[in-house]
Amino acid sequence: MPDAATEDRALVMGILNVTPDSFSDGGEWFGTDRAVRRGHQLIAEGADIVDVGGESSRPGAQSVPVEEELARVVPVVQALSPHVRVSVDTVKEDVAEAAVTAGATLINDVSASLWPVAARRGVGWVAMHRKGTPATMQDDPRYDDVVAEVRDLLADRAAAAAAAGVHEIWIDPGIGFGKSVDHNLELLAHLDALVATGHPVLVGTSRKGFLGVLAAGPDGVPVPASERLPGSLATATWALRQGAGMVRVHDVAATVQAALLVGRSERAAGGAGTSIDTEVGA
Ligand code: HH2
Repeated sequence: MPDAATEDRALVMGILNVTPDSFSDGGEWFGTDRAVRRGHQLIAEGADIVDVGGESSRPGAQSVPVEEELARVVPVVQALSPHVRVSVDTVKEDVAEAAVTAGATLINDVSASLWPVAARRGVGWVAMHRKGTPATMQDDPRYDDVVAEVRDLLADRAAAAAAAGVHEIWIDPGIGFGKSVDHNLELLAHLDALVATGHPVLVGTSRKGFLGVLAAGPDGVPVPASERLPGSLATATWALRQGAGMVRVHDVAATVQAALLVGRSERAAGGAGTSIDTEVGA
C-alpha cells in the first residue's frame, strides 16, 4: 500500500460510487465488475484510500434499502481491500459492519453517528458534519456561526468516539451538506479552526455544486459537474495548505499531483532541508 508520508504529501481518498444516481458519476461505476475496475484505476492513479459507497448523499437523494446497499458495496470492498486501504461511505450500521468484515478499515460516516461500530470493530472513523438529511438539507440552511457550529459538533462527536476507544478519528466539515455557497466558503476559509481541534481533517469539495456556481460565466449558468476539475483542484490545494490531512476526490491523479506540490513546496519553504529534485522541479 502506498505510504503518502514518505512522499511528502497528504492523503488522497478516491471516490468509488457504486450507485446509479450519484451527483457527478451516477451509473458510471454501477455493478461489481465495473466498480472493481474503477477501484484498480484509482489505485493506479495513486489513491491512498478507496472510498466505496452504495448510496448517494446528494441533495434530494432517496435512501437505499439495506439489502441493496450491501449487495452494491460488500463484493467491491472484498475485491479491493487486499490491494488498497478501503473505507466504506455509509450511514447504516449493518453496512458498516459488513464492509469491515469484508476488509474495510475506515468508516466514512456522513451522519457522524457510527462511532460505536468503529469502536467495536477496531477500525478508523470519519465524522462528517451535515445539517438535515439529503432530502431537505439544501432548503435554506441557516447558522449563527457556521464555523463554530460545525467545529463544536465534530469535536463533541470525536470526544465521544475517543472515549469509546476509537483510535483513528477524522473530522470533516461536510462541504455541501446543509450549507449555502457562502457557508462552504466560510468553512474552507477557516479550516484552521478544525485543524486546531487536533483531529486530522478530511475535506471533500470534488465537483460539488458550489464550484459550478462560483465559476459561472457572465450568463450566470453554473459550470456542470464534468467541468469542475479546476475548482476541485483549487479547493483541494487550499484545504491542504490550511492543514487538511486528506482530501476526498473523483480525480485522483490530478489531486495527487496537487498534493505533492503542496507538500514539497511547504517543505522547501520551511527550510526542512529537502531540496526538490531538478527532475521534479523541471
Ligand atoms: N461527500 C459526498 C459523499 N461522502 N464523505 C465525506 N467524508 N465528505 C464529503 O464531503 C462527502 C462524503 C458527496 O459526494 P459524492 O460521493 O461524489 O456524491 P454522492 O453522494 O451523490 O454519491
